[in-house]
Amino acid sequence: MRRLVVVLFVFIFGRPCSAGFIVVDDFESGNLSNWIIEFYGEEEASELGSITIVDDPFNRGQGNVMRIDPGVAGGLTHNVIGTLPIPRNAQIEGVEGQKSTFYFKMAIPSAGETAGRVHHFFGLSTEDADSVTHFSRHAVQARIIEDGIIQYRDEGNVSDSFQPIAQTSHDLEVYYEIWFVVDHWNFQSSMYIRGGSDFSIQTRVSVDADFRFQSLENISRILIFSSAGNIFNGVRGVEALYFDDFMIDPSGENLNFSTVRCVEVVNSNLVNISTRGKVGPNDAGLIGGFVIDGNSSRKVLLQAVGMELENIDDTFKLSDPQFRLVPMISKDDESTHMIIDDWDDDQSNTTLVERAADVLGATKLVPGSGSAAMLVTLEPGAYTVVVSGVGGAEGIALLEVYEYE
Ligand SMILES: [Ca+2]
Ligand SMILES: [Ca+2]
Repeated sequence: MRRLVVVLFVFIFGRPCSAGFIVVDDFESGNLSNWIIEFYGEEEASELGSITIVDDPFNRGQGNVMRIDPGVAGGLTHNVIGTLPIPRNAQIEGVEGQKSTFYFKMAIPSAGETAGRVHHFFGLSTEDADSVTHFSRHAVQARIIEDGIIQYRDEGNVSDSFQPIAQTSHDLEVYYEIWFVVDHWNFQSSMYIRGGSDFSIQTRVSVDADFRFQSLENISRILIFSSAGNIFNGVRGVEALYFDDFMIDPSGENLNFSTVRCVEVVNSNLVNISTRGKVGPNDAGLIGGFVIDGNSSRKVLLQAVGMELENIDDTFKLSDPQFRLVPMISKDDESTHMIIDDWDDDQSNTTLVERAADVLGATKLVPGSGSAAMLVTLEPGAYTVVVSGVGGAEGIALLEVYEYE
């Protein structure tokens, strides 16, 4: 029986797990079964909109992403709406003095020479959003409308019109990061963007925008919708929009980058961990944790894979991964840490790694690739693996941990 030893957490980027974000959906499950997908103006659509999961079409290392396609309106009104119930531990409560943070990534495709024509809303809501007819009862929201440039808009009280908060020509096929810092007690949110050339640094684009729907009920829904035609203003969305990494920190303002992420995995029956993420310089590593339970030692295959990764442009890959294996029982004693660099430095290790990877179905490493791997016998206990780039290199790497025997 070869199975993964129990996984504690999958990866962190940059900072410890206390970064605080809870991943609500990163689409790596490959299904949308938690999402409620609905249509508005269905009878007027000449082509229905859709929400699907696709492999990141821009090869930015996002893995699976959500694609929301507005469809084609026959008349003026057709919307596709996706609502995701937020797990209880990530819901935003209305507590005096308490802020929370909603984070996600978003990319706009190119459409020939120009930016995709998009007309989308994204935000948060209470349970009322479960019904299409109540989709306007959202709390926190922004909107992008294409008319040559993209306008982000916020919204005040229901009687107010949308206010443009930022206007930009988006870089295409790039994931923008968006943070809403939410004050659910005062019904206000501030929005930050990072990405592309206009927002190369994290930029606050709205300050204390009022909620549209002011209720102290928990914010318990993520709400995304795309319009192929709006009866009120005639704006038509044409291109799809791509989303990934919906995360919430219910406990505070959290302007960390997504790459500061901490995923708790409770399923110990996984066949392997294949966790992929961006590795940055210094402590901005990709970190995996696992536990060997029971009383006997186990043989474990650890691999930090760079250039062998598929479906990512070479330029985004971590060219020379290494990893540090840290027994948590002696984490402060560096002499007990093991640092592994190139998997084929030592012929005996190379042979063992090749054989184990073959049996386990792990990524097959290529001689001279710079990837790091080792077959190691470990005593029971908790371990952390920190993947980094030799010489401070940055890029996407995959950490694999397998129990071998
Ligand atoms: Ca993803
Ligand atoms: Ca290496």
